[in-house]
Amino acid sequence: MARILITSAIPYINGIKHLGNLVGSQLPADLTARYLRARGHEVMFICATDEHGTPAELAAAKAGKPVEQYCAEMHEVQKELGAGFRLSFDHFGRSSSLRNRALTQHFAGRLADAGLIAEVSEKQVYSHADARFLPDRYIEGTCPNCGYDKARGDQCENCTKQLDPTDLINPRSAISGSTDLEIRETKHLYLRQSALKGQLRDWILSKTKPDADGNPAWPVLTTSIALKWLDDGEGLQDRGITRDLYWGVPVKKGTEDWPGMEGKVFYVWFDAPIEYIAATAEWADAQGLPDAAWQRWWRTDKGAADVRYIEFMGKDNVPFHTLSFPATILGANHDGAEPWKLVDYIKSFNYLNYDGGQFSTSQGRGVFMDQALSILPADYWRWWLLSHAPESSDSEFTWENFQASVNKDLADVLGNFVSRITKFCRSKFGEVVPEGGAPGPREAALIDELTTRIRAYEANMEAMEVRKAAAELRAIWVAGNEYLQSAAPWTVVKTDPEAAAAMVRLSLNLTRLYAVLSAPFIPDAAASTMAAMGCDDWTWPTDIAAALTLLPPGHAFTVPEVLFRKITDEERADWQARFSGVRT
Ligand code: B3M
Ligand code: ZN
Repeated sequence: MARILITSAIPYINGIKHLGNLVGSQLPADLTARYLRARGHEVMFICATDEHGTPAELAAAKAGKPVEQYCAEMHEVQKELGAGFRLSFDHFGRSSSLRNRALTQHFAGRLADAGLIAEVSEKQVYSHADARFLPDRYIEGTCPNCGYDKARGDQCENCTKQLDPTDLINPRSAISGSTDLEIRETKHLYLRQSALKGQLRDWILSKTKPDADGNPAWPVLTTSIALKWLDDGEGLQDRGITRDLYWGVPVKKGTEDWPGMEGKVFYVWFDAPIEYIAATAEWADAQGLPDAAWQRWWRTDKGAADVRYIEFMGKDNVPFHTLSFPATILGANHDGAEPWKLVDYIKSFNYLNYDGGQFSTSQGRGVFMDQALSILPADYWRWWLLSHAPESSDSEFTWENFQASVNKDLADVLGNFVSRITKFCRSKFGEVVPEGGAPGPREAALIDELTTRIRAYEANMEAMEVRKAAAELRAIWVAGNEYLQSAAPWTVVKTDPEAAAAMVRLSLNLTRLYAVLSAPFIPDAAASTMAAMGCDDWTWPTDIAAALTLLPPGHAFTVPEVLFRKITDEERADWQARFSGVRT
């Protein structure tokens, strides 16, 4: 048994996330957390809302609410939707928590002690039309690196390069569109990431191959993005970590005031990853546990030395997690007094596209989490999204593909198997596992195939190869169907009821085994299947033959409700039309 810390990138507070956001971090993180718990590991699964910064201020203004109230309400909305998708967080925190405030100020103090913070008198973009300083992401212009004309002042979403607003060519206000911008002088704090460049490069290079402990290399997507902008152009830039905003963590050096920084807050990307730690502290607080309870996940001198820490995120978040946040973690331990846990594995994702274009929050394009749950239960979405996760390249959601996958994989294969065997048993033997007969060569062959496939499924889940794991699970379902089809107990029962009983007994046990194996992907269907089998034994199978005799003759079960219904052509056409435009 191991101890595994899992974090998902924390979603911004300013609106409901779309399915592309969901499959890029929270959902695969949940899949992994559920699987590792099922294997008996001690898991801490953390997420939160990312509440600070301009996006929150502007969204609150648009909603006509004080930003504190807006964030509190949207946090509850996102928390509910996460629960609706069965995301099994141990804690879903808030980056505006007092825990995060204190930890962010603490880290800033440690970094200052290490000489890793510079006070810089800076020129900043001021918009006359908007009567305010414009934060980075509310300045748009042309990317100096790739020429994309809608690059934001913090990052170009086309080439992923981190930018400063003054790098943009032809800058304009993203709020008003005004080009009446002025550069004004103001003082800000900079994180001297460049001082850690060598250390960061060595660390990332060490992740391009398996390590001595047998940990796999990081996905190429992760290391290539990290190395690209570690070495691109002038290489790793120092980053401004303060802003002229109201809503954020007030700038302090630990618990002390920071002269010259009055009225300023930390940049949202400085405090957001620290919230991973803070949310674990919020978890301990909510459980009434002492600091030691969260520190054993985060401080290698306080019990976290044997923790394996895995992060999940979309590719646009990789630079902050491979460079900026590690710079904070490493810098805070300059004197060896505070060894914080550094990430062990970063699973990153490409983008999911929507019906020939991009999902877009700002343009309201695609299907959003609340809309998805309003038309179908979570498992339908979980299955499609995970089995089409954008791992090796971007992938695309189309309604045709969604309908085909649901109808085939979930209804025709898994659902059909469960319904067919339970109904057949009820009609011939009653609602109990039948006795008599013994398994023959056909059953032995099935057990062999299942054993091979289940071991492959485990290997893919451990490697976090999400699509491959889904494909293997589907093949495991198919194997059961094909067995049932060729064994044909409904024919055999006419001449050899004992032999038919053995087939049915095996198949009912396989139904229970499917619940165990499928639960990380489709937890609700797994739970109702398990309940119908009159069982609550979720033990992960090691010996497959033994696992398939767990429900003994005479064990009572019920025929479950239809697990998955088919999506009709009318529904598909209706949804396609309904979600073709822009969300209002
Ligand atoms: N909130 C971006 C996003 O939602 C950002 C992630 C922060 S992770 C510390 O994709
Ligand atoms: Zn670019």
